[in-house]
Amino acid sequence: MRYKQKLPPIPKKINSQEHVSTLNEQKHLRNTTGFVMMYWCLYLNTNLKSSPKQKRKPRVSFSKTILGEYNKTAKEDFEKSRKSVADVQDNINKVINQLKTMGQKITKLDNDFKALGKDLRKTKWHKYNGHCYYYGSDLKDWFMAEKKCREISGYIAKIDDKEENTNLAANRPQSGKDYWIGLTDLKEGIWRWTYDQSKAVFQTWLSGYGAKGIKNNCAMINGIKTPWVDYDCHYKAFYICESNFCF
Ligand SMILES: [Ca+2]
Repeated sequence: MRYKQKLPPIPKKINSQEHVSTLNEQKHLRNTTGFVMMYWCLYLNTNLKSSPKQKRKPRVSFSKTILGEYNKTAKEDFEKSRKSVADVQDNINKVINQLKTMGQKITKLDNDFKALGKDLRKTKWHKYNGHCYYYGSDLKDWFMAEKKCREISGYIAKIDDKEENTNLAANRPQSGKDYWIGLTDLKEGIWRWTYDQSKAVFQTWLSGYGAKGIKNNCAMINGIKTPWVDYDCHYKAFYICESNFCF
């Protein structure tokens, strides 16, 4: 079975004059379009070249700037922190050195106390009326005698009454020798005990002593008798120390 093929419509027949007119219109349209396109391209090209390129900061550069500032601040903070840590370390080292020095001093002090304890135990103390007395057997001037008594945690003897004086004089290891006691008249004629700077109420002077003038300002128990004599403080004699408690 054959189908009848549908033929395309027959183009409208135009005459030669219309054909020429159509061709001219098409040609004019192409020219016009081409001119417009060319003008548009020239315009764009000219404007793009003549207009200054706006340097837009790329987002990457902005990020780099922010990151750089951040890094700079972080670095400064790090340096400050590092310096602070170094300062703290220095202070710790100073404290450690001070503690070491203090420890050494404590160790030395402890050893000194142990040595002093041994000396005190070896020292012969004479007990009387609740107090203890030490007779110094090395010859010293009054000032050194006073110092020696303090070094053994005592003081140069203060004698309050006749009985105490008699007892101390009677128990001297070196009988017949002079012994310094803690009595001076640095202000002439006013005798005071070194222990508490109190004025001496009880006084027992050998005849002719006790007012020997400005060159005799320190008192001692006389070598032969029990009363006292005032003498040159630089004279070297034995001495008596006293302590309010016994070791
Ligand atoms: Ca005097």
